[in-house]
Amino acid sequence: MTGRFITFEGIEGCGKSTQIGLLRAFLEARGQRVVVTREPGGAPVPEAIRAILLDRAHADMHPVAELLLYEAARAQLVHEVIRPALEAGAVVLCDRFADSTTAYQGAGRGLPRDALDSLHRLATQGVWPDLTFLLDLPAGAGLERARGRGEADRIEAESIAFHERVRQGFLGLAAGEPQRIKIIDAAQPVETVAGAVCAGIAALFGYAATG
Ligand code: T5A
Repeated sequence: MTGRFITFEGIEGCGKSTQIGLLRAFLEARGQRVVVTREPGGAPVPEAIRAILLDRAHADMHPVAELLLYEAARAQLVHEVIRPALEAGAVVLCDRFADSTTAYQGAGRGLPRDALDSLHRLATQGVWPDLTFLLDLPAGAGLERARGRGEADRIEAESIAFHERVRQGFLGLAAGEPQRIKIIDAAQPVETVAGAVCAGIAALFGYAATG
């Protein structure tokens, strides 16, 4: 595959969507074809699964059912959007990917890592990020930002302790894969975070980070 696959990860409200919009403009200004997508979602079947996952009416969803729905959405998104875009040479910017499952359903819900890794292999079909930005923020600060937008969805409505476990899960993943996963302090102003993102991809694309 000739394209590049870049993912953004972190707890709720850490600023992924904001930074993806800025990075898209940065890359397009340099002549890159960019495809932006998100998880769960990004195509009709994954968007339908997203609605089920985030609906607060489904408060009693079993953690294994939740896990399988996230992986089902991922399998379809990889098949329908991510792999074709990468094969066509595009830069794919994805708001969350398999690391979110390891953090939320693994560290957050307590599901076993070996099961998660097997399902990731099945769902991702060999597609894996070249580079991942982990926008790190204390759980309370992220939830405050996210909840500023209105009523919390099913996952946002989980306890601070759950979201702090998720944060620690992400940090543990980054510690184990420092080459792929770059940690950025997301409590900094938007422009400072964007500067760190651009610096992070400069090496990958071989051009200056400013602009
Ligand atoms: N999930 C997902 C799982 O449990 N397992 C999985 O496998 C996957 C893939 C998805 C939910 O599903 C869970 C995780 C999630 O709970 P979602 O609606 O996509 O749901 O939720 P998020 O991905 O968390 O998206 P958010 O929109 O909540 O957060 P973002 O995109 O990180 O944040 P953003 O950019 O929208 O910013 C939030 C607010 O903060 C401000 C913005 O202006 C905005 O108001 N902001 C800043 N403020 C101050 N300083 C900065 N640096 C700021 N950056 C942004």
